[in-house]
Amino acid sequence: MNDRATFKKTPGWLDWHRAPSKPEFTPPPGAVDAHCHVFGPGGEFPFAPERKYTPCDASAERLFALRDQLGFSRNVIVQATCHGTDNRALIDAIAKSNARARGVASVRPNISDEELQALDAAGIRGVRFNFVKRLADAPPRDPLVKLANRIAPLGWHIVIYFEAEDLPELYDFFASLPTPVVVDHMGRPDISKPLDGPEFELFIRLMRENENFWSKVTCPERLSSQGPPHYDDVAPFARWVVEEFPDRVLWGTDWPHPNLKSHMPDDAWLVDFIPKIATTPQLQHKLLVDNPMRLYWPEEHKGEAQ
Ligand code: 0GY
Repeated sequence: MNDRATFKKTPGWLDWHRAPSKPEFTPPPGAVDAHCHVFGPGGEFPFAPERKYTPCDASAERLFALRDQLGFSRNVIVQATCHGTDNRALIDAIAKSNARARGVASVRPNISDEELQALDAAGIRGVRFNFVKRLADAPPRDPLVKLANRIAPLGWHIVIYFEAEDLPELYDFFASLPTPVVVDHMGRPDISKPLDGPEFELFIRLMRENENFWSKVTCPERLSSQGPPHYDDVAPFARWVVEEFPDRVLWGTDWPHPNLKSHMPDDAWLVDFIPKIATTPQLQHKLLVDNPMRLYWPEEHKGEAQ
């Protein structure tokens, strides 16, 4: 049974903000929200049986309304674990976007070449490997390496999600991946630890030693101890990454903010965080326009405008 009543959201889960305000910061024309999700609606696109949480519905229409409200032009929609490897909700959202969205899918390692080509035609440009233990069972690595070698000729990249404490064990595997690799949320640093301590230094080393690595400077609302609305304690971590790797950073809202239980941000607060971490118009343009266009719409990318 996959009727709507089957899906009761996980207790404690907060719904996305119903009336986000207008940010004070105006993104440059053509800005891309490069990390966001769609969930369901469950009655139409059922959640995966193996999921670790059940979200509230979060439709493509609401995502595109938020894009316009925040002053953005495009979205990169990332498959979340609650939909497993069933990418139908994601593909449907891209199809409704009027060519203003592209996606990152989750796929079975034994997916056929024909299926990969169909995903490419539908606007998928990468696959996501999830190593966050509360979200997914640890994926076996050999099949992931084989899959990575199969997607490389498509010009796709890999998005990885993990927590900082697991990086020492995952480091060599990640460094062996053959495609561009995008790290979600700066590898989820524990920001109560020092900025220049060994944990964040290891993430910086990963970025320094592997020029195919990119980072999303996202999710202050998840990482902050200080909390909303300013998330100032996260800013030095993200600013370091933006300033040292200006051509390999992406930004996104993470709407509809899965698994947040303490507070739900007004998405405008997240946009107003951008000038704290990308402190010049040049850095902002790279973060919000040039970099995501190079990765997701390379056929339209005209080179650096600044
Ligand atoms: C995120 C964060 C989370 C969830 C997922 O795929 C997912 O389920 O990514 C999280 O709970 O930290 O990137 O949106």
